[in-house]
Amino acid sequence: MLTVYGVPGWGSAISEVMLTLANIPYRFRNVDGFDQPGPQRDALLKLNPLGQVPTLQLDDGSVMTESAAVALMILDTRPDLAPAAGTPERQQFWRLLVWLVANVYPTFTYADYPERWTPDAPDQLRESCMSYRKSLYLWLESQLQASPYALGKEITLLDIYLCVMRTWGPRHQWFQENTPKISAIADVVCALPELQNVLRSNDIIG
Ligand SMILES: N[C@@H](CCC(=O)N[C@@H](CS)C(=O)NCC(=O)O)C(=O)O
Repeated sequence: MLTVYGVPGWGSAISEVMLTLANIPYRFRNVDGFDQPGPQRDALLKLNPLGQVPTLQLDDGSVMTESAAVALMILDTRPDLAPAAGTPERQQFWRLLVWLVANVYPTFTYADYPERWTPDAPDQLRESCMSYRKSLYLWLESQLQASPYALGKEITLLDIYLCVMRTWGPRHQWFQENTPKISAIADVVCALPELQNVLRSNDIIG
C-alpha cells in the first residue's frame, strides 16, 4: 500500500482527498514539523530533496512528488476523474491543473517562508504574494462557467484542489465574498459522503 507523507490540512490533503475519491487505499505518515530541522525533516528529505509535502512512497518503494503528478498517476487508474478525451472540458482541465500548481502554489512557497527569500523584508514579500494570489484566484473565478463542479456535472480532480485550497489563505470568507463560484464548488465537494472522514482528518470540515 502506498504511503502519503504529509501534515493534516497541508498540501498532502490534496493527495489524500484525491486518493480517497479514487478509492485507492493509502497509509498516512504524519511529518508535522518537517519544515524545521529535526527527525521529521530528515525522514522527508531522504525521499524528497525539496522537503515538501505531499511526498508519496509507492508500493515498489519508488517516490512520487508534486500534487499534479499524483493527480495524473490517479487518472491512470481512474480516468473518469477527468473530463473525457476530445472534449473542450478536457483541455480546460489540463490547463487549470497545471496553472494552479505553476502559479498559485509558488505563492505559498514564497509567502509561507518569506525570511528564506527576503530576510530583510519578509512582511513585504508575504503581502505581495498574498495580493498576487488573490488576483490569480479572481482570474480562476472568471474561468469557471459550469456547476456544480468546475467543469460540469461530474466531479474531477480539479475540484479537489479547489476544496482544499479554499481553506488556505486568503481563507473562506475572502473566497465567499470574492470568488463565489470557487466557494460553491468547494462546498459541494465538502458535502460528499465518501469524503467526510478524510476532510475531517484534514480539518477541512469541522
Ligand atoms: N509543487 C508542489 C508544492 C508542494 C508544497 O509547496 N507543499 C508545501 C506545503 S502545502 C510545503 O511542503 N512547503 C514546505 C517548503 O516548501 O519548504 C505540489 O504541487 O505538490
